[in-house]
Amino acid sequence: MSLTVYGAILSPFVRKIRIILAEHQIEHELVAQAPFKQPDWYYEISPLGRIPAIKDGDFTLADSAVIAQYLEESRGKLHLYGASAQEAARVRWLEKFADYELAPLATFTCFRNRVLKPLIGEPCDEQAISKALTEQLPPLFDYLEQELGGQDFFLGTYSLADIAVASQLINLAHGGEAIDSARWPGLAGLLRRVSDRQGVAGLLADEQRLLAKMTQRG
Ligand SMILES: N[C@@H](CCC(=O)N[C@@H](CS)C(=O)NCC(=O)O)C(=O)O
Repeated sequence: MSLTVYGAILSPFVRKIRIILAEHQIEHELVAQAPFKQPDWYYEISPLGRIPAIKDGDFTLADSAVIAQYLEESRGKLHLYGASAQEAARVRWLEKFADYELAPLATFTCFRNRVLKPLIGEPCDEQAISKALTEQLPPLFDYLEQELGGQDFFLGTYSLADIAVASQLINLAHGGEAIDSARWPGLAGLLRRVSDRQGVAGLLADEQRLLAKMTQRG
């Protein structure tokens, strides 16, 4: 069955899916779809108009968490959810934490203000970014640091939890903010380990090239 992914490569949710597909060498076509001004036909694939969405043969599906689980169940064991029901539940919790707690700050505040708003001539809200960085993100990072518990990955072995959290931290970095490795060494290490993985590094190189073009950062 031919698999098509709709999305934009700088979206953390699209990245989550692209990382899974790249690491498991799952053949697919990426169709560029921006998260705004979607054509009418796109709502049939993604009812809320969001990215990512997929088409697998005639079957369509939206939402990165739902897509990730579908890939796990339809493409054979990808080992995204650990080795037990409890590990799987913990992965889903951490993925939800990344998608619904980190994303509003790392992606929709920092990345959107610094990278996307200038492109459409809107002012960057540095006050919102500063509040996110100094007040809102630190307790979330503290929690994740504690969840890592000094291990390389949340479960000890690599899982979707690591991909989901790193995906949001990458958008924070794209927005010009590095995680403080003195305060959160585990989380900074996780980001480095995921980014350096074979399969992920190539995707990030493409993202950097696009980002440089968009921001003319060189
Ligand atoms: N829970 C969704 C979130 C997807 C999402 O919010 N994507 C953003 C781009 S990063 C989007 O499409 N925004 C457009 C909109 O909300 O209309 C997922 O995991 O796929």
